[in-house]
Amino acid sequence: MRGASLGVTLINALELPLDNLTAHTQPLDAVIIGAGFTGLYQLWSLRKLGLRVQVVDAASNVGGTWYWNCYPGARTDSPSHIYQYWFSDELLDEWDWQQRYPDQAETERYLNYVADRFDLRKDIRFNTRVDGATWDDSAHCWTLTTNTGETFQSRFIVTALGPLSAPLVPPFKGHETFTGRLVHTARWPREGLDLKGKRVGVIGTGATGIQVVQTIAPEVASLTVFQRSPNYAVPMGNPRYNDADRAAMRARYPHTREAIWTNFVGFDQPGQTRAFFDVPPAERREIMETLWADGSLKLWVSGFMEIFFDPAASEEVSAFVREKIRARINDPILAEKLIPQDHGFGTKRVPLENGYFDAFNQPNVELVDLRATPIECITPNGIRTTAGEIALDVIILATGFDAGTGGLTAIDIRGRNGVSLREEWKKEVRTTMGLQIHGYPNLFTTSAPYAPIAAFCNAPSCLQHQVQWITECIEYLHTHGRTTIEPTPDAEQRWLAHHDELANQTLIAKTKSWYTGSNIEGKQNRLLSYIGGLPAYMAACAEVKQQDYAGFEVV
Ligand code: N01
Repeated sequence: MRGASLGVTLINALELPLDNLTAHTQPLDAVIIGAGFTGLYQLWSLRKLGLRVQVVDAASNVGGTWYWNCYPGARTDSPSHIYQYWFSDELLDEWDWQQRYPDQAETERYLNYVADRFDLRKDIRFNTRVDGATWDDSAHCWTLTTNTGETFQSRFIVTALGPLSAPLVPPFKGHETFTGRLVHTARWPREGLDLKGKRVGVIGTGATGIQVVQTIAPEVASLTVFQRSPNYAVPMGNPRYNDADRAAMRARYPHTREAIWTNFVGFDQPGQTRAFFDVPPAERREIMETLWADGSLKLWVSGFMEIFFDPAASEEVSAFVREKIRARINDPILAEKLIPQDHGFGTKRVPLENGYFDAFNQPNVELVDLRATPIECITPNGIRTTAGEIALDVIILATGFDAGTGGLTAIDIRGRNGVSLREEWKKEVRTTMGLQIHGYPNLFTTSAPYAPIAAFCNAPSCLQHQVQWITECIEYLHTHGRTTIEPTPDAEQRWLAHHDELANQTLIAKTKSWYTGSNIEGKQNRLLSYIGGLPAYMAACAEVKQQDYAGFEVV
């Protein structure tokens, strides 16, 4: 778990019972769905075991999230020194990060470099979407079908879909009548979209909407921001790095790669150790100022934990942030519309911003408060709210995702006895540690519900841990002559109960956002991500492994 090597031995490809396979299909040990951050590392890891692995991705290149989300201003909110792989010392030496918070293009370049550096592309099938996966209980393998008509048979599936890969397109009336250009940020045209001099409307003010607004405001003729819920955001400090910065960063790598695994959220900066109300008010203020001035997410992830469960502490920190936002906006009435009052700071994803609030001081930027004047419909000319029609050339949907579950339910996954995951999850979303699901043997999931994933963890930290756990599990099955693994219903229930017990103590579970599924009508309202912290999650995973996969049926 500590870096350059997984400590695995090279093993021969698993021997699938080929008599049950049809001639036209290709027997594989594992199919990985997705060629993003997780999928690339999973491919590298399983290949090291000597397995026959195929990655399948709907995109035309590697990158996953960083391929699809090429909208203006897309950028990470985790600093580059922790938004990277740890499996190769050579890679750490070779790759030069250019800035503290890499933009989409830099992150995509990094993933392309990794794909080339480790010769990963030869096992990736691009432009191919997995439509279905069906478990065959007699052959102990999965059959995957794709939109290209190709099928794969494989002992294992690892889904590397990312937590935020199924775009949410709200069903606005008249959507199809719009005569301008309508685009979702997560399906931004790869060839780009010229917005100069255009009348643009942006719906949504989450992390994505904030990045789009601050980036395009200077170049468009007019920008109308359709806001349903205002958002807190922390100003980003994003220095460019020179050789000396990179040398200092590299010198810290041995510390960093240890620190992220012991950090609650997979970052490398510890949080406050004293209880919020044990710290005198003036000192609390000083600490908040220092964290704020860092230009990072520290006020959220390295601040006081009480903001997640103590309403009084939450209110004090939220008031501090509201004051900061208020000071940025010239018009006091507009300022109040842009300041959240209905939830505490950090009870949903805190974005970093770089000129977002200042954009509203520009004469070409207008806010439409959808709580006061909701959208009635999209018209051929623009958007009609209850206050009238706004003419637009381009509508940008920054409306988010069907998080955690949407990528998986888009695939028709049929487990034992043909049971549909999509239908099961309409009743209740279940997983065991976000890694497997009872009834779906040999299906490994990453970024799935009830693991820390992106909501409460620096994504690369938790994803690399999941890949390592999955790899070691598959290696174990092989070395012990076993063919299937599946969590028991009891173990699954215990994990869910543990997850719920922790989640329900927090203010996060009481706040509407994609974290709880409440951004999707009819979706189960339950915290999607495990909130016990990355170290506790890793300890639980390690215990399962140490006890020969206790809680899992291994056959
Ligand atoms: O999506 P969101 P996002 N009518 O769900 C609004 C990651 N990310 O794409 O809050 C009108 O947060 C919705 O309003 P409301 C990060 O984890 C990372 O912005 O539901 N408005 C909200 O304002 C992030 O959390 C990075 O009332 C509607 C917005 O659309 C996650 O992705 C950058 C609506 C959706 O916000 C998702 O962020 C970007 C409707 N019918 C994203 N439906 C970085 O690392 C939805 N909205 C920097």
